[in-house]
Amino acid sequence: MEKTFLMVKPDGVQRDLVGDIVSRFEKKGFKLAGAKLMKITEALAEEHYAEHKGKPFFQELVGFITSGPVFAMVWEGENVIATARQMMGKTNPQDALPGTIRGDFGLTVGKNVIHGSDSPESAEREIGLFFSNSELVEYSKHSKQWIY
Ligand code: DAT
Ligand code: MG
Repeated sequence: MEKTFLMVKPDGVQRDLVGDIVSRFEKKGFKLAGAKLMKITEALAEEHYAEHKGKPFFQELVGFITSGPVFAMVWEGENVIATARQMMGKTNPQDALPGTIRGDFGLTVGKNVIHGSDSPESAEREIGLFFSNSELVEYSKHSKQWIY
């Protein structure tokens, strides 16, 4: 089954949005495969956001993501990478539709509450950056037969 990496950013943790955000993915039918509250080091931030190195907002981005704890998660399910991106909404919360996480909770692109992998390649890379194999849990859920 497909897996993706999602992360409540420091603004979402400080604003007590972790529970609501976890709940949305649970209710949708996805399965939690791993989760942890952590502080990101500058080195990990720079590697995670390597594709944005050189862009004008890179330093601000690294500063923000290392400014407080994040809630890192791996979620599993059919088409979870693309579906989670839809549930997050557009990068700039002012363009994100109501009903999406960024549309409901954000106002500025610099503090847009959540990160999510944007492709199978980035999902694999980001899961590997943030989680060891032993931190990912394999189990079956009794509700599976009511979702698939
Ligand atoms: P996304 O997080 O939707 O995948 P992205 O990968 O293009 O978006 O950018 C990563 C993060 O960088 C994004 O969540 C917020 C920040 N960011 C993107 N564009 C920005 C900009 N023009 N000004 C400030 N921050 C920006
Ligand atoms: Mg991105």
